[in-house]
Amino acid sequence: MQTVYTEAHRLHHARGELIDGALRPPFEKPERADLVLAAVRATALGDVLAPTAHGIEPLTRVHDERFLAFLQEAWALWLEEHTDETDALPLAWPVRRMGQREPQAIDGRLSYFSFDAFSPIMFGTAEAVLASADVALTGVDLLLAGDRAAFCLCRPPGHHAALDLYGGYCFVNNASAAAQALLDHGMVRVAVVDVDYHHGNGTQDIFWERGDVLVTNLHGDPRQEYPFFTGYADERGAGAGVDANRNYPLPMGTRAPAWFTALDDALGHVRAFTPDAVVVSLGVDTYKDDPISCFELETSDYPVLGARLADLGVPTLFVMEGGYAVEAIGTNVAGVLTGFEGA
Ligand code: Q9C
Ligand code: ZN
Repeated sequence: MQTVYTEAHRLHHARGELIDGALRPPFEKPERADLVLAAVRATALGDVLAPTAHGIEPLTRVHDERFLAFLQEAWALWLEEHTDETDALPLAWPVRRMGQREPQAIDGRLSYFSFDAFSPIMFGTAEAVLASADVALTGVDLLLAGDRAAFCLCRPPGHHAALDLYGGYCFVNNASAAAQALLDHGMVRVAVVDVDYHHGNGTQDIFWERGDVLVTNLHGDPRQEYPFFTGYADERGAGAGVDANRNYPLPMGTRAPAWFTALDDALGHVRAFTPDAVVVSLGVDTYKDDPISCFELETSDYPVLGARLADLGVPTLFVMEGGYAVEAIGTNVAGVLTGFEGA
């Protein structure tokens, strides 16, 4: 399979990440993509291509237009009221017992369009975010042209970004934009398999009332894990989307046997859905040594995941999400992809 990648991800490089009450060196950093690319190049996986520009239109299919416009202008607005010595961060949200009107001040608007304070915006964020979406949409083009699979080396990641909210290091939902683009080019049903350690709240949100996109999600139990307020098993979708959302919250310390049992259940739903394509939100923060996550998958488990996905026998788009154990991220991602190819 081919990989889609661009250096533009480097334009997004947080100065610091708000962690445990302090600004610390970020986990979500450019080195992550560099190491995944190096590992892909070290395998015989296939060519690495640059993305083609797809513009904003495919993103308006899954995001609110005001939200997309805000992401484009946020840094310039921040500079009108702040210096360029800090990244732009929200700090006060419209939660319970408050209204939901969009304010005018940049500080208020950052909060209005976000749900946490660890996704800083800086000078190059908007360009990197659009390039990351282009990576996913170029992968879609490869599938539409007949490739069996493609790897979209997206950075920043996307699965936490909802209709009009950014957070969790995510600004635009690359996997959702890809799934929608597949539908917009003639596919009838698309399934998302989100194996990132964290619940893909954004993807769930975007397709919540949709029956043409099955969203399945394995993740840390929201009672213990970020994003804390979504990811319960009883969240099954609404309207036309009832039963087209399946969550598998798993306890901290989950190891391969229990994780693969949940995966097999999810893949059973995917098979029953008879999708025309599968979009895999590929996070490898399920790894035992991930610094911010608490599952116990081993490097040898990732090729098994790839093989199980290949068994579906459906065109498959891999979209990079999380994974912060930099010493292993490349090996683990390449393991999934080569496991898929070898199956
Ligand atoms: N103690 C992705 O993997 N850290 N985003 C929460 C709470 C943020 C993860 C820390 C997790 C965001 C794409
Ligand atoms: Zn994650």
